[in-house]
Amino acid sequence: MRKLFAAGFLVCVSLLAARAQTPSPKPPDPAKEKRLEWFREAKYGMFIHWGLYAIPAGEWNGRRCLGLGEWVMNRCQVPVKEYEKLAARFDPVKFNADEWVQLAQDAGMKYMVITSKHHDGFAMFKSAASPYNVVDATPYKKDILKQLADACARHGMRLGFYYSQSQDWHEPGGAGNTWDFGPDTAPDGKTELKKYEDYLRGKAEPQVKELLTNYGPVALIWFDTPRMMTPERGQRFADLVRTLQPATLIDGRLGTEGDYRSTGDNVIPAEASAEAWETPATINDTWGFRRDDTNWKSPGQIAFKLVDIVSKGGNYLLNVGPTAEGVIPQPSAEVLRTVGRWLRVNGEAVYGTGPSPFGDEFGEWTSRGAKDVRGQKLFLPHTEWRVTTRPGKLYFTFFSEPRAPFEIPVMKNRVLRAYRLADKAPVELKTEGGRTTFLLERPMLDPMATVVVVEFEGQKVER
Ligand code: H79
Repeated sequence: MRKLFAAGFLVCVSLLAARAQTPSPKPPDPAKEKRLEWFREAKYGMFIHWGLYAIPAGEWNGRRCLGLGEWVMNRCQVPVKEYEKLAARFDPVKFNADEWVQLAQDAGMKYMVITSKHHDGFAMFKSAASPYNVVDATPYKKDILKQLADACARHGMRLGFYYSQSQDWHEPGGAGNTWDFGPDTAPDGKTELKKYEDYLRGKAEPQVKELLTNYGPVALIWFDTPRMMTPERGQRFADLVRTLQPATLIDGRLGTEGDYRSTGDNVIPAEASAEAWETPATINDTWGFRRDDTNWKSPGQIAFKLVDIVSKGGNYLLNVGPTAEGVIPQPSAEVLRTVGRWLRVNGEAVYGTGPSPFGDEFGEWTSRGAKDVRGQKLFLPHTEWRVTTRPGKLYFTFFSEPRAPFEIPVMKNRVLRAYRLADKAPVELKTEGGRTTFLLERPMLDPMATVVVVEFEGQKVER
């Protein structure tokens, strides 16, 4: 036992030493922190994947193309000349920008991010850099982004644009279209075989410039899959953004450092972190609309993911995939509205809160060496409760009824009082041997998620 303790102590000392030697990698950047203020407050955003791919909706010539809806051109190896013809059929007569913004607001979402151009290369906005855009190439002829930007301005909603800077399957110089234009690089993985620079300078950079010039204030630009994006090339985009709109955030997938970290698609980290970050996630199993995907997550699942992410210091960018007609599928809209109703009562536990000062509640790493689907050490999540913070307050959100008196994790601060957030009903605290417990009335007030606010002495939890 003593030996074990000594070994543990040595490990701790050497870890501390290692940390002390590592120079702090990022000096504080006040301009960046200022840009991030609204983002850290917002917590919850609506991602919208909408483009020509909504028409085939996961099929090509009656054949199912497995995978993500917006990848249909790639998965079914549709030649540019064929795929392009979709533009002549794009006529979303039911699109109503105000309704989409209203839905985001009803859902309790504080920002929206829409695909301005996905990997298929089709621009959902008027562009002088390429005629392959919604105004010049479709019978619809109206600028989608302009309508959404105007609606967002009317409703006080922040709007960001997804832009696929690297992959562009429509252009011979863009990355990703191997079926029409061959591989991007030689087998060495380095030697570039396409006129990628011409594509960047001729289309991608001018279009990003258009996005930052023609639509008013842009909350953020969401770059993706930085193939062949060297730091120098990434910097050209960053410079464009900073020059045209210094307040615009850059996500974590540009290819050079952005303003915050983007996790992998649908990946929620196991632990909390202090830097700003965001999980982009699907509400079913696709981003772009697929007729065959009705695997909607439930409101309870969405509420858990939201509070889980917020309790780890992150933001949740939750996607919807509108149909070719311009309708956000009713089942997904209903899920969002249900979570929105919960947020109207319990939003104080979410918006602008800080992460958990504890962490044991997230779960535990398996001690058996098992690996997850990504080959990473397996994490066994616990899902009973999560906690968020404000100065002097802890918000415990329960997703299932605690079977025993709930023990507040050990902290030095004195606990003052507790109450349910939804109806302010007092919750009785019991302190014994330095541990404070409370009983949550059963059945829980809200079976989906019930929040108990615990007030404590001081501003910050001291452990
Ligand atoms: O926009 C959404 C995705 O289309 C995009 N990121 C989110 C936000 C994305 N681009 N690439 N990826 C995600 C990774 C691609 C994974 C896959 Fe596939 C696409 C798996 C199946 C289809 C590539 C093609 C790997 C296998 C086949």
